[in-house]
Amino acid sequence: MYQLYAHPRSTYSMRVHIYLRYRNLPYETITIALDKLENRKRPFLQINPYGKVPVLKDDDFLLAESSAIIRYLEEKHSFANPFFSEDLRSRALLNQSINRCESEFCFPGSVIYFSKKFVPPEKWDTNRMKDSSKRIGRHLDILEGILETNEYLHENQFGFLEILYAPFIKNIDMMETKLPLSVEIWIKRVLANESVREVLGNE
Ligand SMILES: N[C@@H](CCC(=O)N[C@@H](CS)C(=O)NCC(=O)O)C(=O)O
Repeated sequence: MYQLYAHPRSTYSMRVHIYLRYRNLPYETITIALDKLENRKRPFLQINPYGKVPVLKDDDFLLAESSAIIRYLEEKHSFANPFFSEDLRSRALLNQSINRCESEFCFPGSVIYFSKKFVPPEKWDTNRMKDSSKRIGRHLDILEGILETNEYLHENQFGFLEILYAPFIKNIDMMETKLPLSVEIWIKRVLANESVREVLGNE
């Protein structure tokens, strides 16, 4: 059975929980106490030298990075509705969107999220936070262009991208950015997905 090193409040871990449930893959969770800095000590540093969760354990194989974990499982199992199509260009476009999700949305989103959740307001780097909000706004406008005519981001089906975005769009109000209408509707649609609700529902 797969084992997932994770933390209940870790947005990146939530992605993998959502995926494993969506694909009905049995697994057990091993909680790493980030609040007690268990991730910065051995033995966890031998599991991931960067000291971050999630990490997947598949027998003797260890894999970190949420997006790489989901991709590995997706390629390992043959699902009837695979996220990666046979078509080279379709796969390339999905990879492009995955990279943009990470760099243009989740990274600036994390700057704001972690400041607001864990740093006292008097210590906020407000310029950096404002710049992050702007970047997120630009990204959402670009997503709006897709979502005006599609229910989902890639090939109009719930998939890899929705799973990557889900834990982050749950906190979209924190980003202090204008929400384009179709993006707002898409967020509600994604958060209503059964596997997403199972994982994020009580957050
Ligand atoms: N790019 C990584 C990011 C993982 C990440 O930043 N995890 C956070 C929790 S959400 C973490 O473990 N932080 C602990 C630390 O940096 O000390 C992924 O996609 O898995």
